[in-house]
Order: sequence, then C-alpha cells, then structure tokens
Amino acid sequence: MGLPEERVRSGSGSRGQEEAGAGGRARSWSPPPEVSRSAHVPSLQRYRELHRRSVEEPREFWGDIAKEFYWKTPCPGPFLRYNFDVTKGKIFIEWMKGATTNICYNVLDRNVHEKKLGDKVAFYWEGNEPGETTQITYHQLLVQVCQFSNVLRKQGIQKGDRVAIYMPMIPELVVAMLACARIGALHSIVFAGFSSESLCERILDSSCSLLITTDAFYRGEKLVNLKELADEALQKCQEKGFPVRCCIVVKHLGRAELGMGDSTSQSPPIKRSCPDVQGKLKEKSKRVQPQISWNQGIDLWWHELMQEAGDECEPEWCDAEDPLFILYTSGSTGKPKGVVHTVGGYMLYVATTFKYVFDFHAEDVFWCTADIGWITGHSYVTYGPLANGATSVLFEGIPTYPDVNRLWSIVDKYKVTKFYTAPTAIRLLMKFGDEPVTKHSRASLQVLGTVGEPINPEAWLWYHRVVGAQRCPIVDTFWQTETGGHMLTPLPGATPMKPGSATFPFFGVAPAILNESGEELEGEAEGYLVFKQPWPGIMRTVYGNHERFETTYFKKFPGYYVTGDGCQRDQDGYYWITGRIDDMLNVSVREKIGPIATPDYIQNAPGLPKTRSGKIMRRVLRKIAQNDHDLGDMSTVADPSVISHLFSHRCLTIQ
Ligand code: 6R9
Repeated sequence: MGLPEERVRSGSGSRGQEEAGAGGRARSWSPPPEVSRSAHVPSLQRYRELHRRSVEEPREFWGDIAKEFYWKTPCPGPFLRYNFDVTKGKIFIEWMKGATTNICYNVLDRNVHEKKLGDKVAFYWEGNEPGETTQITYHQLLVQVCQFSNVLRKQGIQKGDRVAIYMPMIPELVVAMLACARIGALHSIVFAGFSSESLCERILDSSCSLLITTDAFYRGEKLVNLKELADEALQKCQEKGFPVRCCIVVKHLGRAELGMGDSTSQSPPIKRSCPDVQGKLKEKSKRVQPQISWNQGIDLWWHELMQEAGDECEPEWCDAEDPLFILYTSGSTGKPKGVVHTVGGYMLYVATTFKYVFDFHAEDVFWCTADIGWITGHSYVTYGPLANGATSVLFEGIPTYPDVNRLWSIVDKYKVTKFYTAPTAIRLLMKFGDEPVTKHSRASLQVLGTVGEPINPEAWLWYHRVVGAQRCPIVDTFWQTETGGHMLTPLPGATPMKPGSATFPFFGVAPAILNESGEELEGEAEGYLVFKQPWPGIMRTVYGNHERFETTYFKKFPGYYVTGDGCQRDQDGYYWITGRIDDMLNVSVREKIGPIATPDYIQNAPGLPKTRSGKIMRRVLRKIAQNDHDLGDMSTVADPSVISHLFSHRCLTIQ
C-alpha cells in the first residue's frame, strides 16, 4: 500500500537547496507589513501573549469574548466544566451551561437592529451559470429566516427535533439552516453530492422528522435531479419503518416559472445582466428540465408556504449547551458519526476564529468556496461570517465551469478580499498554468486560506506567487468537523509562514505530540497530535452514541482529545500535519505485534479511495483485499476510478 501523494510528509528536507532554511525546512515568509499594520494581531509577540492568556485563563479569555454576544440570561454557574479523562468517568464538556441565547438572533437580529447592518449585503449569490446572480442583505435574510421559521413551526417542528437538509449552494440553504437554529431544531445537512443511500442512512440515524430539498440543479454541465434522489431516500426510510411526514421543496431550476421580483418575501430574482448571458441562458433552457414527481400529502413547495408565512418570529431561547446541529463525518471506517455541536461554544469559536484567522474588517468581501454540506461551509460560509456582520460570496458552481477562469473572474467581480479554498482546487487550477489567473486583476485580494488536507509546498508556493502575487499571506488552517473551527493556523498579520505548515495553535488550543506510549514529546518531535484542554467549539458527543465519542477521541490517550492525525514539530515550534495516523502503514508491525501481523502481499497503488477531505476509506480497502465487489454506497468517495484500478491490480493469491 502506498501513501497517496497528498499524505506524503509536507515540508521534509527533499526540496531544493534554495528553499532549505533552518533545520532543512522551507524558508519562512514574514507577514507583509501592510497587512500587519491594520491587523487585529499585528505581531508574533502579541499572538504569543494572547495565546498564553487564552490557555492559562480560558474562562476569563472566552468570558470577555462572550460579552460581545447577546445572552437572554447570563451564565448562572461555572463558565467551563469538563472531563477529558476516561479513567475518571464520563467525558463531558460544558461551556456556559445554563446561560441562554439564540445563535440566529446573534447573527441576524443583532446585526440588523443593534449594529444597523440591515442594508449591508450578507451574500452575493453567484449561480452555476455566469450571469445568474442575486444578492441578499442582512435585513432580507432576517425576514426570510423568520418566515421559514414560522413555516417549520407550522409543520410541527419544535425545539430538539431534527431536520434533514439536502440542497445545493443556494440562499434558501442558508435560510433553512438559520431557521432551524432560530426555533431550536437541529439541522442535519447532507451534501447534495451524496447518494440517496447516504441521505437515508443519515435521516434514520438521527430520526429526522422533516426533509428540505430542491427540485434539481446543475453542477457545471451535470444535471443533478435532487428531488428524485430525495424521493428514493424517503422511500427507503419508509421501507425501513421510518416514514418522514413532510418534504419541503425549493423550486430552483424551475425558478424562472415563478415570475420575478413580485414579492420581497420570495428569494431575490435572478438577474440576467447582459445579452451575451441571455444567449447562454437560452441555450441552458434547452437543457433538460427534469420532471419532478410529487408525493401528495408529503411534498410541499417552499414558495407556497413562504407566501403565507408571517415575517416575525420570536427565537427559541436555548441553553448554551443545547445541540445546534448534527453533521456526519464522511465515514472512512464504516457507519458515519453524527458529530454534535452546541449553541454557545460553537458560536463563540467560529466567530472568533473567523475574525482573527481571516483578520476580518467591516469592508471585507469574504469568499469560502466550500460547500455548506461540509463543516467548512457551516463555520465559514454561514455562521462565522454572519456572526461578524461580513459580506460573503455564496457560489453554486465549480472552478472549471464554464472554464478555468471562473474563480478569478468572481474574485474581480465582487472584489473579494479574503479567499478560502482547498489544496485540491489549487492543485487542479495549477495544472492550467499561470495565465488564467494572471489575466485577472486580483488587486482586491489580501489574505488567502487553505483547508482540508496538507498542502504540498509546490502548491503553496504557486498559490502565494501566482494567485496572491506574493503580497497575500496564506493561512493554512488545520481543523476537523469535530473541532468546529480552526485549531492550528497562522494569523495573517502575525505569523511567519512556512509552506506546508499549519504553524501554531489558535487561541484556547493547547496541542501536544504523543508517542505510542502516550508520553508528551518536547521540542522537535513526531507522533500523535492531541489537544490537552477543551476549546469552546469542540464537539460534545456522537449523536445517539456517546460511547463511540469517548472511544474514538478519548480512549487511546486518557486525558487528551485525539485528532487521529500524525504531526511533526520542527525546531522553531511549527506544527506540520503528516496525515491521518490510521492511514499510515506501520512498517515494523511484525516485530511489534508478532508474526501474525506479517503482510501477505504489498500492492503498489497510484491512489487510494479517499473521501473529499482526504480520509482513506478503509471499509473499501478491506473489500478490495477480500475481492468483494459489493462495495455499498460509494457516493462519498472523491475519485471512484482508483477503485477499479485497485481491483484489477490486486494480488490474486489472497482470497
Ligand atoms: C475542516 C475539515 C478533517 C481532516 C483532518 C486532517 C485533514 C484538514 C488540514 C488537514 C493538513 C490542513 N486536514 N485541514 N490536514 N492541513 N490544513 O477538513 O474537516 O472534513 O472533518 O477533515 O482533514 O486529516 O483530521 P474534515
């Protein structure tokens, strides 16, 4: 088994001499003075002071931040209580338990009423097709969210109920999730690229009482008939004895039929800006408009319900420790885990990471390209930017449609200042050379970010040199669905960057590197990356299975949260993520475990079945080793072509 290209250790000494700096690592890049000058954290020294206080006095540090939010009732007891040690009893984490608030109120009502941001654009929506655009202000978003909250309440949804959401990147997705948050229901968003099996499995796991979906959408050239997939999923749920009684459907592909701009209660109309675009849209309208099947008694049109809904809605005041949402991890080792985040801690953490990591200022236009179906979208498309009153781009399309200019033309169109994407996208665009990038101005860009997997130094350097024209710091943010927000990351005005390193811990984060015996390693070291104390955004449980939460994250090393990632620390204290530990082949396994652990056969592979976040799907590898072609649901795999290769090259001697 070979390690995939992305997982090969970043920043090892294999690079050219000219790049080799202290300790054989790449040279470091200082934050540009013009960024530091206006930054919230303008120097490494200031970062160190703040970080020290945040880990030594977490209650005071986060207590000060909590004062910037609205709490219906204050925290009556201890600000933080927790147990990280399985040998001492149940694992639990409680930030501000007993305080009451509402995250939707904080990110919308407070911005509109107290901060007077009602007319500020919350989202520039850019559709799959260039020219399909709309924008939505904070005030408009608040109105729509209140209306949809009333819709949900009318359908009988109450605090604590679970609502499944299966939608493309359209404004109604944001409206739907915030409406759930407003009435205290838990949203469980399932990425619209997943199959009906995945959706069914997730609906059943958390017994969702309602599904919100969309007629259909285009992803690049590809038509996705989402309603059909949703119907299949609900059919399967029914067969398994769990009928979902209501499915609300947004008319998105058929939106034009609804008429334009006749009511502010509708989504803003699609603007068709120029004749050229009109032509393209005409061409598009020749494309198949799928027939939507309709289940009487279950299906309801979003726009019809919204027409009748009132636009005021008192939020449900929730305990800071009430669950906010469930998000399933991609499930590289079997049944997906429903990661549960809670209202108060998640709100503090995503708001704070967004502000400092992207060095947010009021005039920024922020763009995170991640789909809301992933944690990156939850935290840095929806909650983090809105908590800061930011203007963001919400993009439905893909980087290569209609061509590879798309991202950079959007950057110029909206004058994006902070841009956040994944190494896969960077590597993909790198293949098309510099010209598609450099022919655009990009003068608005100030900070670039990456997330999702280790970024190889080559891609980092291209991103820095070509996209950022050498003047934009890159924040390489290491974190997980489970952590809610950034854990290891540079701050753009403070941290000297090293290509491929996520650098240092964010505020409130105390990392350590452990060896196999659980001993903390000092100085230069390599081993398991763990965190020693809770930060507000940490997950609280696995939905319906607290034991799995304890086993997965706390059992191996009592007293620590175990990330499952391998990590190196260099002589300057920089952290370098080396990849998921369980993906690595332990070469000395025979000596350690005994002759029973001798590999029968070692197969070289050009790639492994990975999820989009780069996690290797061990369930699939096991089936390949057994020559079992019944792989089950493969919709979470990023590149299915590697699977047939692995099957055709497997050693025929193992049965
Ligand atoms: C946010 C997100 C989490 C896993 C994580 C790690 C990998 C994420 C990374 C990174 C190196 C980075 N990962 N960011 N590895 N450098 N900057 O991606 O969440 O989908 O849960 O994946 O992704 O292996 O453990 P998620």
